Amino acid sequence: MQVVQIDEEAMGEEYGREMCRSLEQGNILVLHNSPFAPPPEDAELLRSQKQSASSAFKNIAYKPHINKTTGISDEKGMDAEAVHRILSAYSEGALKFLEALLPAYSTLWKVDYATFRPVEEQGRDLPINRRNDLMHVDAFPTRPTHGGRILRLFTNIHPDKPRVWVTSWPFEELIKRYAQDAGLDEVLKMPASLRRSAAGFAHKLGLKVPDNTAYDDFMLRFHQYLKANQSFQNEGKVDQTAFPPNCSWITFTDSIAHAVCSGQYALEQTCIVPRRAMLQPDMAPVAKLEKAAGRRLSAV
Ligand SMILES: O=C(O)CCC(=O)C(=O)O
Ligand SMILES: [Fe+2]
Repeated sequence: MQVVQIDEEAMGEEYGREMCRSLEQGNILVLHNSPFAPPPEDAELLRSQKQSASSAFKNIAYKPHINKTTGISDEKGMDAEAVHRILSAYSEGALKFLEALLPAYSTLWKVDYATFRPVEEQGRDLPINRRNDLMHVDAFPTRPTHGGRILRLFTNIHPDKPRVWVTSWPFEELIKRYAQDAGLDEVLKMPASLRRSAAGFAHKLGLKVPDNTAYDDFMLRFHQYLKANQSFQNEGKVDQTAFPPNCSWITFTDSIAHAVCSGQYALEQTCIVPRRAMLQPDMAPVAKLEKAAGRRLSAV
């Protein structure tokens, strides 16, 4: 994994393709003095919101498609309107920047949530599969990607503390070491017809069950498996990167195993980039898993 500085002066079609390739190779793109970070008074206002560490919500999420913000605790001390306004402005600015930086993706991606992360991550008390301080690859239980990539742009809005990440080996190495143990064969044995009929049945009953592909099933398992694997957590740390205040960073969090070990107050925007938008499709986790499995894991 390399940390690559974004050169704003160079932005354009060709530079955009270079940045896409770098992301697909598993690097983190970094931008100091983020141009779309909230103005100081808004950042201060966000930081003054009181979200208890034990809140049922892990983050506060802005959902652009319905223009709603969820996860604001009922406890007093939150200005829901202000949080919504600042998060939606961040989402708009972040997406504009991503569109200008990565035009090859922007016509095809699906805009996902933007989040605010108000709680100190160090020593945060959460169940294992919700912890962010254990290295993992991202997979969303309620939003399968069907082989699409999870592109995330983070911004540290702490006034003086960095947000510190640790990252691990390349995805290929993770597969080699752990995919079988994590249950790749079991997922492959599960007939697609069973998965589809279960989803169809639940749909008839009015239940909202996501339409997972074998890829989504495996990635969810892998997420949990890696978090629970103590020897991976102990031995798999390869790099540590500190992102200073007002810094933004972009990466595909479905292929880089990552954890945040300390830091408080970050904003984040997610986009799901479909498989067909990849410049180097063979480098995508779905392609690497298909190679290991010897068959397709997603029809898209
Ligand atoms: O908040 C961060 O810095 C990263 C957290 C994370 O890994 C996640 O939300 O999946
Ligand atoms: Fe993550």
